[in-house]
Amino acid sequence: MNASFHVLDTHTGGELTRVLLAPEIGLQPGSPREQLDQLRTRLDWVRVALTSEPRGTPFAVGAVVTPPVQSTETIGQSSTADGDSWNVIFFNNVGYLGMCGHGLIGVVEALRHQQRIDTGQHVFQTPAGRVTAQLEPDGQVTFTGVESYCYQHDVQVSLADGSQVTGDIAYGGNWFFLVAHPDVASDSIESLSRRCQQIRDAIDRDQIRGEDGAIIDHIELCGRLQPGESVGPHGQETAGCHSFVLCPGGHFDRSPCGTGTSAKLASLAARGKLEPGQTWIQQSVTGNRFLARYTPARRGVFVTLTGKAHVIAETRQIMDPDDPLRLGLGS
Ligand code: PYC
Repeated sequence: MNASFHVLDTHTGGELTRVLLAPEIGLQPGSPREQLDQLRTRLDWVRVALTSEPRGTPFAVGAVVTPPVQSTETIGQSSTADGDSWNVIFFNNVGYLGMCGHGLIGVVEALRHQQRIDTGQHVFQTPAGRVTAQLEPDGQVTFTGVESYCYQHDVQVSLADGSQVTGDIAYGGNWFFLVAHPDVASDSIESLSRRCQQIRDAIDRDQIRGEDGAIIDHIELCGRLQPGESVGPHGQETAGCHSFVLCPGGHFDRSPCGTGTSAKLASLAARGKLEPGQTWIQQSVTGNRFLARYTPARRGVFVTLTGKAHVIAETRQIMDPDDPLRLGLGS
């Protein structure tokens, strides 16, 4: 176990991303899937320590980043070749994520802050696939994620209180159950969280799954934008929704959730409710917005999404061998 390693914290619309470099924790180079395997089997203590008390928080998403093989120097204007790509593995308080949109924006901002990348395009490999990100001079990040698709429409679920909900099962880098909920903007966080938890319990009870038996670990409620909120970046009337996403570990995403936005656009596209290239506003309960659009793909869509992260802390995490709680309470 490394005695100490460096962590850079960012937030995207209030959602935390803790960014660390693979070599500092002894993660060997490899494909994202090989590295995911190493993290699960040999280095899971890093995830546990950074997402539990006293050093961490269950609200954090972590990102373990491996620099491109060619160079660890600043990558300039246009590093679009896959040889220059960064590997990123995302984790949370209960496990590992295929992709994470707010986290990817946080990683780009962290690498910019450390002067490891410059403005321009950069390529990231994640366990879910290849993602390209464009860093603008004002810090805005626009990325195109993995292919997103709607797997099943109008799936009926009976909740424990006897009520019924109908939702779409869609993939956006993670698996989502998407339910219309007109009052997202006015309901309390407690009530939205309870609703999502009831849906998740019912899905688990009925073993409703994504493709190939994939667990649907994110629940997304989508409601109406409020008057005045549907004004797009150029002052034009723009389609969109207020969304609330319950994450696998039980906390809600403070950001509009990048993979959740991608799943939403896949669902809208499959229903013919949004045109390719049309701008979509996805707004979280913190008021933070992602602007998204899609291009059609073989099976579903490629979603391109813009957001911004900020660096909030830089720490050296110390693993004192004499500290019985160095790996977190309960470990
Ligand atoms: O932004 O994709 C996302 C995400 C997933 C879980 C938390 N945020």
